[in-house]
Amino acid sequence: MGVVNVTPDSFSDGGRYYARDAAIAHARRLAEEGADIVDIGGESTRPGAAPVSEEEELERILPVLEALGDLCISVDTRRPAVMAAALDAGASMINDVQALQASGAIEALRESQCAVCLMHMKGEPATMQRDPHYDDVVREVKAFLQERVAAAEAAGIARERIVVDPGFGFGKTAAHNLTLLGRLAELGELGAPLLAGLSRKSTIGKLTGRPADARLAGSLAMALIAVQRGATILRVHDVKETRDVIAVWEALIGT
Ligand code: 7PJ
Repeated sequence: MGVVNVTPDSFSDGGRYYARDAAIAHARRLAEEGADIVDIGGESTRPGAAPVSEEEELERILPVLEALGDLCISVDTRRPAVMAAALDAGASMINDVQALQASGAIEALRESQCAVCLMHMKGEPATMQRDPHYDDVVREVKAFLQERVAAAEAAGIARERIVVDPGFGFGKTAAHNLTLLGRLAELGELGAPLLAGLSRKSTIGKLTGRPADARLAGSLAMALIAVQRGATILRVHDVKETRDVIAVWEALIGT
């Protein structure tokens, strides 16, 4: 899964059109590099990010989605109205960092055949990195995901449509993220495909001392470890390089 952020620096029309065209071109490039899914997001959920209105989020993602009808697109959103509009515009997957907890979210997906990623987050993006605490991070994340899978299934979303994700960095310290990565196989017991998003995240910065634009090697190491521990979907910025790492790993499976 390749990541495309549609987040214009400027709110002038110039900035918006530039961001739109750049996002479309970037999505195409990631698909050519081997992304099976392109994840488009119009709202930053990074720690401390400023909120975006629903109208603005729709204006950012819909034109991009409409230009990419031939690709398998996932839409990263927490808003039921954005989910519904994205599915109408041809999205194949909804990636919800709130695991369909918003009122109306399950209903927005139920009638479609889209896939959905249920992710764990502790707290809210604005404050989630302020001293998060767990007694056992793996057990708690697993119990949460199990409950969300059950809720989605009970509401009529077939199990085959559901992917789960521990939500690296979402209300977690570097130590929590490393524990989750080390024990990722335990989440495989949930019986749903596992998605891991570690690309360029601050835990890599903490381990390597590198800024976000110099975390490729660290990201590739994280991706390989995640795959070895059962992840089947990797949410990454660097598709070509991650594909190469996976090609090497796959050549060794069964040898
Ligand atoms: C994730 C995400 C992730 C899923 C972001 C960033 C922060 N969606 N959206 N999993 N991370 N499912 O890319 O640094 O880990 S935004």
